[in-house]
Amino acid sequence: MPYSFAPFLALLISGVALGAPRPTIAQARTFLDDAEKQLLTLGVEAARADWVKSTYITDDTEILAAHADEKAINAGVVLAKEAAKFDGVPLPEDMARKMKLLKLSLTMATPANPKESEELTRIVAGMEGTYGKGKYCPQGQSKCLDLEDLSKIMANSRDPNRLLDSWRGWHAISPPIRQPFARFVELSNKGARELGFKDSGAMWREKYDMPPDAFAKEMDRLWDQVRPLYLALHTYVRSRLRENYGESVVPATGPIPAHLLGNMWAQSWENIYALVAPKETGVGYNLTEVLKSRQTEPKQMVRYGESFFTSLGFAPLPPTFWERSLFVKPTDHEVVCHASAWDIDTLDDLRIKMCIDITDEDFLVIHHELGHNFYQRAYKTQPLLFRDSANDGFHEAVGDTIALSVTPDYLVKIGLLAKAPDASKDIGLLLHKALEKIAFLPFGLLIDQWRWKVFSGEIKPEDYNKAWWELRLKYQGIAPPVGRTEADFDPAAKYHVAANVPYARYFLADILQFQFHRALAQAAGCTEPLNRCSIYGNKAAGDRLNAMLSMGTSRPWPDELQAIAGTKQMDATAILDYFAPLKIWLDEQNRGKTAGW
Ligand code: X8Z
Ligand code: ZN
Repeated sequence: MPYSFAPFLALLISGVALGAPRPTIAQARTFLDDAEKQLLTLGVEAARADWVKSTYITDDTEILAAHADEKAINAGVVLAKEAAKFDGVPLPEDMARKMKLLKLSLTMATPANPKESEELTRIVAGMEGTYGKGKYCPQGQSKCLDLEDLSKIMANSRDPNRLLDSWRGWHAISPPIRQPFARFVELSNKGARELGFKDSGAMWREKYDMPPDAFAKEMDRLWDQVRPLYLALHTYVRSRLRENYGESVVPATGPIPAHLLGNMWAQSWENIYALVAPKETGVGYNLTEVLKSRQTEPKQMVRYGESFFTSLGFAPLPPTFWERSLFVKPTDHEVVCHASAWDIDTLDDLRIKMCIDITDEDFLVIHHELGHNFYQRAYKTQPLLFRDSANDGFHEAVGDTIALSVTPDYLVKIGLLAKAPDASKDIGLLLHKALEKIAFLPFGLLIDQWRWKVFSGEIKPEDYNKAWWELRLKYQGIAPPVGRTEADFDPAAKYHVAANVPYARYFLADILQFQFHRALAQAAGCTEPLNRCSIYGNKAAGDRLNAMLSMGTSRPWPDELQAIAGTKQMDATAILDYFAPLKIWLDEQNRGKTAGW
């Protein structure tokens, strides 16, 4: 590293050193140019090491990646501290924004003590590795089950005992992460405090162009807007599950047991659609069956996604994307299967890493991942510090916005369906979407409610699991299917906790994608109900989207939201509009039933 932490820096951190001349704008420019060069070099090196580690988990790749990450993060920390010496210098707007981003760009701050910074990066690489290698080996069976196997059981089995067994099996991988996680909290808080933040959670909440407390309130406000719809969905699903599994398994008024919702974390429920589909209209069409019956290959699934983006006017993905991405789970070595999109050189070396399964769920996840890649490419001409999304919710929302345009009419257009179901099937389609998007909202909210409190010390290590289930109950109205104790560590059975990826972004994305979809549908001239609008092939919508994407993070997010949606406010009216007909239907179905838990 070309810069080593010097004692005199402490004097500079609080502003300008006594008696020292105020730095000039020219010095600030040189500092930012150098910072961008340094961060680019170290960032690319770290990205390559992380790619190899994630696609080939061994003790060695884990250590190499941890080293590269440590170098890059340490440099980021030093630069963030140095940036403070330009506080009070009247900088042009773009330079002032870069200084601010430099101070806020880290997800994790390493402490200045080299031993501690090494320990911290090793712990985080190790936790992700433990998660990635996690397996359940049922007694008396020769084959162990990984998360992909177990997720298939959660999605398809209707035998509560088998579901419970899989749920328990997966949740047994995370207790070994408890001790390292508690140490990680200590060390990453130490790093955040050295940068002047209260703790790591406060550092995360600072990133949203508004005071951190105002951001937490903003999340609550959005949740209050959508909560009645979630409650209606919860009440309806609980009663249908009760019809199916009986009263000994599903209570009439209490929380829903977490193993019955078609997903390991009960975070989205579309896999149980057939169990809860409207009795009068049936299930409509089944994209999984269509894709399977045509023997669609993983690569072809990705091609479908790419061709949506090119229909909007985006250039096709580069050949290296197809050569370097990981689409299929290897059989001879361990990988982190959790889907992700990569931008190795922040220019053209785009990739996805995903263990693709031929299902409707993965069809949509592919659009999600490609949304990241097309965003990355759209902002690549920005200076390095602006090569990011308006806020992290925007990054998560882009691909999902496109996926909202995967309507039956669209599937007919691309030849995957022979005929679109008529309007009588709309309630079924909306219910399917709600199981995906509305069920997700409280989950998207609670993960960081838990983590923020863990970082602040309000939740202590001895209460980690208890506090987790209190939040799951409070927001989602779900309960663990078997007794839990502090010998368990259920939060780390979720990827983003084990891998230290912030989660509020997905809650924001869930709201934002409907705002984007409504605005783009309007730009495309769609006058139908929002669930029937698809922007496929519409260049006007593509241009509107690209105008926002290509800004990167050069402007505060409210300005960028204005550019695409004509408003500076995140707002749940779009998601509520989209599901309005379903809400009426759910309220009818729920008449006479008690809502809540
Ligand atoms: O992690 C993801 C993406 C990668 S950014 C696959 N998602 C969250 C999750 O799986 O928990 C997308 C939706 C929420
Ligand atoms: Zn994502």
